[in-house]
Amino acid sequence: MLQCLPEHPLILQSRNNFAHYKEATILGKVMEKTQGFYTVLSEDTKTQQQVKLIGSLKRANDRLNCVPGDSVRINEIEGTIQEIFPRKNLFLRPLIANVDKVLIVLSAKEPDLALDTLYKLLFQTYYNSALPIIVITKCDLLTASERKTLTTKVQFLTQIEVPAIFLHNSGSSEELSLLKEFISNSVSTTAGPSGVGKSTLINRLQTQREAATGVISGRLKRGKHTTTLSTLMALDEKTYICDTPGFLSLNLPEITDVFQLLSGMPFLETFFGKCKYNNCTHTNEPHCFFKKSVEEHPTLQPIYDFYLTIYSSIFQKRR
Ligand SMILES: Nc1nc2c(ncn2[C@@H]2O[C@H](COP(=O)(O)OP(=O)(O)O)[C@@H](O)[C@H]2O)c(=O)[nH]1
Ligand SMILES: [Mg+2]
Ligand SMILES: [Zn+2]
Repeated sequence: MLQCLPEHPLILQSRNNFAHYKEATILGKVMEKTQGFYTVLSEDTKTQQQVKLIGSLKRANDRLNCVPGDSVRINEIEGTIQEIFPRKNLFLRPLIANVDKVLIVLSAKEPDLALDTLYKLLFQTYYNSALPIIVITKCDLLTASERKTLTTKVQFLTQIEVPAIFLHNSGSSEELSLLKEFISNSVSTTAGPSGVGKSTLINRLQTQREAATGVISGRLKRGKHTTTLSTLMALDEKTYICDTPGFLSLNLPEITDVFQLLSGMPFLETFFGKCKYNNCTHTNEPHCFFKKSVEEHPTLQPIYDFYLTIYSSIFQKRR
């Protein structure tokens, strides 16, 4: 068959081209998107370059088709993104894909720690298959008695095995190195209300780049584009973090049945499936194993409150 080959120069030609094409492409991570250009960090050389999507990947008005955190294949010569790899998850606020860990940042004071916000952020983190760590800032502002109240308030975190770290004066070097250990070798994002100290924290965690630190304002002044703007920063070669402007509303995902709730509250698994009715919503039903457990063990009350908060945020509003 060999002698046939010269008769098909086109096939040979295109095969050669393909090999060349493969060599010219590299894998990278999208760090930032600005006006149609994507800043991609090469996995190999750790250099950044500005590239565009190839035509076939462009979709009109679709801000979700390629976002920070995406793993992509780029053609360095053409300056294009050729392929976007499937995502592990996608967070909408901030807009970022493939998040491993979420730093849920809340301040002990100014503004006061809101449990509702904590519940919702925890739920969203688990629901998106990421791992949470609670970062409580501004502990230096607490009096001794306020400190006690706060400790009781967040005691339930130990029961659901969520790590929590308390920061004083934007974080001592010991506090920061504990945090660094937790986020090392992963992609993390901060999440939490405005003014709690997210940017300050990231500034302290990184050395090379500055996240914009703002002054706490009575009313949040946010332009439409700033709410979705997200930039991934490299803390070291394998550790990335995203700073995010504060948000006011937390949109919980579309959930249609109570079983789906479980994926956002894996620590409730032991209470589910043991009630009289197998479609028990654990709200008003008799012979509910979850409610009975809470009656017997009052320390479970905050976890039940957590459940009820999420349950009513998702189901009650549709009635
Ligand atoms: N006292 C105290 N102030 C802090 C701490 N962390 C941040 N701040 C201050 O809180 C304000 C808001 O911080 P910023 O990082 O902009 O909050 P962000 O909106 O969550 O990014 C700034 O004035 C910071 O200096 C802390 O641990 N203790
Ligand atoms: Mg900020
Ligand atoms: Zn039940």
